[in-house]
Amino acid sequence: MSSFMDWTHYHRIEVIYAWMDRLAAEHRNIVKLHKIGRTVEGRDILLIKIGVNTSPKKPGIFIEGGIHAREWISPASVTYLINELVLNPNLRDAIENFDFFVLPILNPDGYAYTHTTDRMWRKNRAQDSALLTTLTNCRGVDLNRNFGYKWGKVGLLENPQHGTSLPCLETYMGDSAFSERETQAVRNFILAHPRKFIGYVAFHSFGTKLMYPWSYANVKTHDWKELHNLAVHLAEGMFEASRGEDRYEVGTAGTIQYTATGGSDDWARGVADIKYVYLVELPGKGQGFLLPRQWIQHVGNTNVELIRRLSTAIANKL
Ligand code: 0X9
Ligand code: ZN
Repeated sequence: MSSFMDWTHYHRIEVIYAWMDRLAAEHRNIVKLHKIGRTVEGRDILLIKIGVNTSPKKPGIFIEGGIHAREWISPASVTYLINELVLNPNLRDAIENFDFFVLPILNPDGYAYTHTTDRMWRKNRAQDSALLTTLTNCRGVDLNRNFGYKWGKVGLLENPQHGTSLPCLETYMGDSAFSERETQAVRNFILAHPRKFIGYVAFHSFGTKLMYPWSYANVKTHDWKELHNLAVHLAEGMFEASRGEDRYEVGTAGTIQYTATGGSDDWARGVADIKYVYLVELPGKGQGFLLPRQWIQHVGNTNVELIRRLSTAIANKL
């Protein structure tokens, strides 16, 4: 780890936040930071807005990284994307047409914990007051099971990956929908900007997959063909940007992965009514969550191509 920001190392949250501060200070005309919440352990939940001539009417694209603590390539490649959005002239059209709201580390406490204590931690670090949590002494809620759309619709015999009310498991959904500060922060920020957002992209690892709603069950949206065709086009771009390395599989969670409730993607579509919602499982290259740091720029470039194509495609439809 290095104490200065670059994309050849994975960084601690302090390094990433200090870099975001500097970037905002150096590009005041197009960048603005928003502290959208604070975690149980007192860390800011820090979002960066990037856009040229922003106005309330200008459409927005929300980008989420780091909801799962151990998926380090997500914050690493999402900060790469932030840097490119600010500095790369090839993305000028994108920031002229859209305001980007990028949250590189949705789960700051969990992320910090993977640096200090347990590299494979997934959830946040909250200990809620529910009886079972107190009794078991297990910590952390899976923030991607805590959003309030079809939350907690889990059958008794369901695979726990779907979401669970057992606090010791990795996919613990929390005591109630939006019980967690991190999910509340995202919800409150998005709902404070009604009709602003046209796109939402969540970056996870691993699996080299590109998914669109729904995830809560094996069902599709009415416009799924449009979402699917666009996903195919995005995946082609990522394939090219990866120089033929990364072949993204495209579909709904139910068809290409597993169903799960309380995901931010389902909430973004189902409640916030954002039309173009995608979830990316970045590549693991055979090493899963421990993707070597030598891959950060490679993955960063595929993210850039994904977002560039998405922006162009949506702009052409608007
Ligand atoms: O289980 C998840 O939340 C995601 N996979 S991961 O290995 N990164 O944890 C998949 C999410 C697919 N979308 C939803 N289930 N909402
Ligand atoms: Zn994940």
